[in-house]
Amino acid sequence: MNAALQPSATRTTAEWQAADTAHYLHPFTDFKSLASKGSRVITRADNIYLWDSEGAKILDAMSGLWCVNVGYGQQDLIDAATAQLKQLPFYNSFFQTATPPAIELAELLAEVTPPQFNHVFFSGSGSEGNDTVVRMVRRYWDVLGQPERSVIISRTNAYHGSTMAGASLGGMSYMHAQGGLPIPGIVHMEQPFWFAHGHGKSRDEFGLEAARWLEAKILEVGAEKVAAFIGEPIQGAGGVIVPPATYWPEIQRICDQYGILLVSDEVICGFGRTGQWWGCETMGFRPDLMTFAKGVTSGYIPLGGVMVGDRIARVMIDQGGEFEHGYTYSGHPVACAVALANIRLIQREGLVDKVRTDTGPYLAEHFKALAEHPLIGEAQSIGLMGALQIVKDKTSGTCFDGALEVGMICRGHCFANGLIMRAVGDRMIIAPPLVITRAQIDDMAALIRRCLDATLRDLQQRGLV
Ligand code: PXG
Repeated sequence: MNAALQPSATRTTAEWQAADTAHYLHPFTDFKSLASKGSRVITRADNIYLWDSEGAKILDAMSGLWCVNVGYGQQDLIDAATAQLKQLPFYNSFFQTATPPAIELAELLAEVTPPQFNHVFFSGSGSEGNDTVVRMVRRYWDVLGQPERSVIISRTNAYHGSTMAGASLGGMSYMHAQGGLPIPGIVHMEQPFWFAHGHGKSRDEFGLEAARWLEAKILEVGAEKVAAFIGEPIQGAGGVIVPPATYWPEIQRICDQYGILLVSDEVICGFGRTGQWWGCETMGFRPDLMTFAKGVTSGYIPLGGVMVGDRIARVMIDQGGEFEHGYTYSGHPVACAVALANIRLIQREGLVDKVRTDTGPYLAEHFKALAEHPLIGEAQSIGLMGALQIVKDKTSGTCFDGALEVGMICRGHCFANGLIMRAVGDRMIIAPPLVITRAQIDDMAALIRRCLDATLRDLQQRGLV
């Protein structure tokens, strides 16, 4: 073992937890509650597995946080980072300079994105990417002499990040409640969640209806004031909500009709997650801007950005003058070098095709079987992302009282059984690494079933079912 790692490796779990509690404020965490339990400390990883400080092996069905698409331990990415750290660990792109990895990555992104995308603006994260979107969309309409077009329409239960603009675009009311959000000029419409809102309607019928809420919102705000609509092709953090197939084409039609920019937040759906390179390709629409992060480096190092479609790029380049926006780490050479290695690996291994034609459909078969479980009211998957909706009564689709936190009970059983699944309310969600094999999908599905069974027994013992 590397000598520099020795002191850390010799700490016990209790020592780690004590130091963690004493100094580390975790994101989206009730600090006091975590202090009373102590963190689970993750110490290493390989392929689709993690190990904690107790030596327990865990199947990571969430790819870290929707990002480790190529799995852990890929030597190409490690080598790319090491080589770039030696060659040029940092230089900025502000003062008419650039670095080879950033230039090459811009070129490669233009190649793997839909044809309308030939330019990129780099950020350090998805949140910063979405802040860039807000500023660029507003600048675009300014340059065109329509500054009154500044309102951006988003959706309830969307997740677009945690910066002031990212959290404002997001539709999480509990986030808005802290910090005086949303910032002005961002409004929300209802999400296309058939299970919750589509009762009595076919999915396709509901999809059209939900898309037309956009038209209603545009008319309510005033069409001349609306700059853009933003959405995740498939909502991720909101609970893997797959919209009906009719939804996005109708959103596209409405944006076209009113001349409104269409923004696809591909932070989760991008880089093969849905079985195409981009979620917008799977869902059938043609955005003007795409936010990306996470999967661009498979999470090995932070990087994000915005793909800028020709419609906007031409205006910004030819008429925009200086765009007063940028981050120290825009185009960070080490991050870009890792992204290049990551994308080339995805290409070389044919991971996107594999998800579309092999592992995605295979996961869907397992989900079909899991849908029969007495606790599951809806099982949905697309590519390698999926959700299992826990219900109290399978026949009527009645949910448990939210206060019971049944999703968290299930998540506890997952933790205890060596499986990481996310609970969003009572929706259990997965997004495993794209390198997962059929045999590993079998193992994952067996673990999921075991955890659902344990949850059911637990609920029976508590007298809740
Ligand atoms: N857009 C989308 C669609 C995301 O999912 C962001 C933007 C923000 O990216 P950064 O890199 O700034 O975090 C995200 C991030 C969860 C969870 O609990 C999801 C995300 C982040 C943290 C937690 O599912 N997505």
